[in-house]
Amino acid sequence: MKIIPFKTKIAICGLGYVGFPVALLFAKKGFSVVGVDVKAERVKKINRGGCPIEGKEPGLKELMAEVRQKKTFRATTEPEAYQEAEVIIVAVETPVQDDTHEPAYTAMKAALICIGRNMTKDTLVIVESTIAPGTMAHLVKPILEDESGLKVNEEFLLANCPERLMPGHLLENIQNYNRVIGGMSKEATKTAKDLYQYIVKGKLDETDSVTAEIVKAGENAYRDVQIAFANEMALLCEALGADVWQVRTLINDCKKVKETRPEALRQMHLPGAGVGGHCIPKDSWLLTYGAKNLMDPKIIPLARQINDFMPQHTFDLVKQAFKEASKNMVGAKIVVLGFAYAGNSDDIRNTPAEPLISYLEKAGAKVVVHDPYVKAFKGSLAKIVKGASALVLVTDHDQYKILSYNRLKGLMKISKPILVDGRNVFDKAAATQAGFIYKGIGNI
Ligand code: SAJ
Repeated sequence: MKIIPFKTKIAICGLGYVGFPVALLFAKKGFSVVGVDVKAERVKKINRGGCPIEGKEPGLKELMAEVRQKKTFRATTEPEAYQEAEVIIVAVETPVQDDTHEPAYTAMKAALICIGRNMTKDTLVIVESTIAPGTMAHLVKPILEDESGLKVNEEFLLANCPERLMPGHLLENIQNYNRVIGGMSKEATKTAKDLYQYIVKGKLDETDSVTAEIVKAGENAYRDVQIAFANEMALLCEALGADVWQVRTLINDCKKVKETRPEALRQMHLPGAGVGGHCIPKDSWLLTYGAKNLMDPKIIPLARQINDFMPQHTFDLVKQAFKEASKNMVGAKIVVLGFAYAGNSDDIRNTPAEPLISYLEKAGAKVVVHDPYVKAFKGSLAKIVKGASALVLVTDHDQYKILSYNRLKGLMKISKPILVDGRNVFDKAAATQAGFIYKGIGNI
């Protein structure tokens, strides 16, 4: 198949934070793009010129206006739209279940059935969603072949080109990040590469579909393991009465001045109150699910366990501080600073603040949450801090980095105020000097 702008018709399955910007970028290049989504409200909003994505996305509004002018993009709920497409890109969510940590693939299966029933011969189907290794071969391919009656590699092409997107940077990521192009055949890889070179300036790394599945889940599992090492070092430093932040600085400085071998460098990550977000906590489970019953992973699940323990550990530091202050947590007002999963973000998916708050409430504390980015928790910090026995920082929003210890103490109006620092935002010596009982992750 030849990919030609103004000629090749593209369908995007799923108009969320992955599919919507991809649809616009191809439409901007002159491709005729139809977006298919099951949410009628979302389709209506898009066709009225609205944006289905929350939060600030630099350049998105302008791109929407430009594409609206060109009239090269429309949205629909009708799967018949796949019949006119020569390329179909699947960008639906692939969450893992809380209890089993296994992907349910509910949205993916439904999407593939619709696509299979409507796709035509010689279509190139691309999966951008993050999936467990083996999903292309054992789920995507069979559903598409069964529903369409077509044979992969002979009568249609299939590839896995995983997205590498972060909310807040979608257009920048799609256009500038490198991309793995994992075809189920060399022709699929080549054709998908021909397609993406119209919207991706980054490197297009050609490989097979299993490798692409492993790389995407693996690159985030790798980060999760790095963070878990930092968290375990924090626990070790607490036990030994050391400051993990000084240890980290010195470890990361261990490289020789003119070290040229990257593998000889150290880049110890940041210990913290926990690991949230829509991908890091999930992708490790997708990776190990793909190898289920084939091998017995140790480090990756253990890293998940360590990182998921950090909200509990933050709660333990609060308990320790109350004990030191000879105070009772029952009925005490505790302010949680930050609810978003990452600093200066409004994204709350899998936030470590959630388990921490439930531990505090179960212990009888009266918890008040503050977060300058999350609608439900905005408000005057000065008012919220009034009369609080403890402040517990979970998210390193910039606003918290400029707080004055004396002003906080004055507002809390309590003897031995407590400050628990989940992201090394505060200075232990200065906080102690101002009269706080300070407990920081890795520095108590
Ligand atoms: N975190 C730590 N210690 C660290 C780094 C992060 O505790 O050293 C915590 C954060 O507080 C947050 C969670 O981990 O709660 C995830 O943080 P993140 O910086 O990994 O942010 P994400 O979830 O947005 O990860 C994305 C990923 N990008 C894609 O999947 C395309 C990840 O691969 C990127 O490395 C990461 O952004 C990035 O570089 O910021």
